[in-house]
Amino acid sequence: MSFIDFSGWSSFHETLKIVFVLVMLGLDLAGKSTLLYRLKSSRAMETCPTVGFNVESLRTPCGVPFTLWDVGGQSSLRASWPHYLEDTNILIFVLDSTDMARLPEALEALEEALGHPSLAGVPVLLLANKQEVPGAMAPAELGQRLQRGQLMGHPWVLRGCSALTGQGLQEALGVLGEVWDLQYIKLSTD
Ligand SMILES: Nc1nc2c(ncn2[C@@H]2O[C@H](COP(=O)(O)OP(=O)(O)OP(=O)(O)O)[C@@H](O)[C@H]2O)c(=O)[nH]1
Ligand SMILES: [Mg+2]
Repeated sequence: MSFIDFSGWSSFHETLKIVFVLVMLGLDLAGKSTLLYRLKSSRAMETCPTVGFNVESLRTPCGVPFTLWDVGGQSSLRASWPHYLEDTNILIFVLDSTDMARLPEALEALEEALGHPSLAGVPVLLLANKQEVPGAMAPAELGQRLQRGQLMGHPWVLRGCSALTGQGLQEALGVLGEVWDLQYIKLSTD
């Protein structure tokens, strides 16, 4: 996938009143809410486990508007994930790079979510969070452990980041440009 320059897209999206819908899933403690509020306020905020969801209106660095849904990831809440998936333009799945023990559970949850009909063909941004922690699994290592089953039917990218320090988040938003473009192509050819 080539990197796409989005500098001209802000007014384009404004004119067409397109606001992309991004849904962020992942196990509890993965760092989804920390990430949401880091993107919203540019600082690390204290969070508590999300029961239900949080939602914010955001813009990429070049001004493309999007709505980001952050859905609680505790096991008892995962049955509700499908309710949030309708009209999703891009799925963000957050992995805790320090939690090797629960990686199989996280990948299983990802597979299950991707099996939902609303997500057919939807681009996926996988975020390997908590990269600033010494000993955290590198994105390349996580990539090797991914089951490619359901991902096969999706354009996807994997990036490392730290919601705590902000490291890699701007780059991740840049990557959104790539998956965005694919989604636009999908929308425009429907
Ligand atoms: N070291 C480190 N800790 C992080 C990072 N991101 C989040 N955390 C911590 O991980 C814990 C859980 O973060 P949350 O953002 O609440 O996790 P969540 O994915 O929203 O969890 P649920 O709402 O239960 O689904 C908190 O103690 C955060 O401070 C990170 O990048 N690095
Ligand atoms: Mg949360």
